[in-house]
Amino acid sequence: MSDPIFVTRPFLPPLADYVALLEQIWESRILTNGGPFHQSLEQRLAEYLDAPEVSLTTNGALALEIAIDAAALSGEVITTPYSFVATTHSIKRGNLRPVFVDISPDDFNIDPDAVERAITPATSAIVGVHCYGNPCAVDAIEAIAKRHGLRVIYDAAHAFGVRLNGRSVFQWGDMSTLSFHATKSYNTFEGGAIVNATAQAKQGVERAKNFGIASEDAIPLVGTNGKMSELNAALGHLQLDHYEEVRALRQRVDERYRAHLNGIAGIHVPPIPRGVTANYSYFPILVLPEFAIDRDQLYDRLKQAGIVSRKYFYPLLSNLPMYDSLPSAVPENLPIANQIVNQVLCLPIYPGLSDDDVDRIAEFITHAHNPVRVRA
Ligand code: T4K
Repeated sequence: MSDPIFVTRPFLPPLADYVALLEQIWESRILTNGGPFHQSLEQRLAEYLDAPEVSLTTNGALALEIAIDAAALSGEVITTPYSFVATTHSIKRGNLRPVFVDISPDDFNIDPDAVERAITPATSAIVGVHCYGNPCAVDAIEAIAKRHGLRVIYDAAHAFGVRLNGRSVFQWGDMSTLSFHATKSYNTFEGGAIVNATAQAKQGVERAKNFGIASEDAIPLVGTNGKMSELNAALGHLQLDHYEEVRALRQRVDERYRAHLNGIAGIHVPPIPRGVTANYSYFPILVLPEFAIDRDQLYDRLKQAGIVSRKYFYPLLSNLPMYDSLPSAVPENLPIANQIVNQVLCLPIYPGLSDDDVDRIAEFITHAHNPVRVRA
């Protein structure tokens, strides 16, 4: 039996290139605390991403926690229920109250009208997620935030290299956070970053990620340890050298799936929104009632055939036990998110996925649709 096809596999540069950088680290014995690879990667990423100021972090979850901490928020934070659990946990761990609003069915991101309706005198910020790399309604959110004096933080864990109408997504919001986890389109094994709008904001973040230390004699903040090591930063340099190659390989998979799956009754392949330069991180499809079997059955059958898809992002965060008693968590407040979370399936997509594998997955889905068994 052949190996299973996983939902993703990380890209890695040639090992010899990494070993050459490891030799430099062994030579210098600078392993962490803002060493040379860390400093130069922050610069390179700021240029590559067209991002004002970049602070590297240990991972994407800590990036969110540190960003929220550095923004000194209070009270309520409006956010999406449709994301990876780190998004809401970071709000909760910042001693803030998440307020869920529904998503738009077109891009799976917070609906700006719902955001505006949810604002109360206790609201201090909006934490949006550029889900699957689809940019949030950034202009509308910016206008709302300005009108109500709110901070905006984007969880951009999926949005490495994404642009909207030619402009980097990192040009919007007070801060954006990134994940460089093994499963992301750009990985440093584990890792992450915070994009800050100003150099002053970066200074606050740098302190927050280094225990709150300002100098040898001054520790004005209760910070954490969110620094990236030199081993991760060195890998980050090599990954950046290869990023456009990786993006092109992912795009090839994306386009091949679309050619097969568009037009199958009951399978909705969300188009890449207009004006978006995508990074092809995920390939979500929606399994609609017209399809012969439901999402969970398709997931199971794919798995039995050695194809490991994922139900990102099931369960809905508002339905988790630590959040489901919040007034905003009631399903009637979040009808679209509650519907989509039961229909979505993310298919395998990664640079080494062969044309044959994509064809096999798409054909499997096509054959799973037996019109004779259409449900009433
Ligand atoms: N915000 C958002 C919106 C996020 O999506 C995430 C993370 C975060 C914040 C937090 O960022 P980090 O703190 O993680 O940097 C994964 C990841 O662990 C998580 O990073 C990611 N989002 C989330 C969407 O997915 P799982 O449970 O899917 O991972 P796992 O281990 O099942 O991996 C999926 C497949 O990838 C495996 O079947 C095989 C392959 N794989 C995985 C790993 C870890 C490999 O081939 N090699 C590997 O090393 O959570």
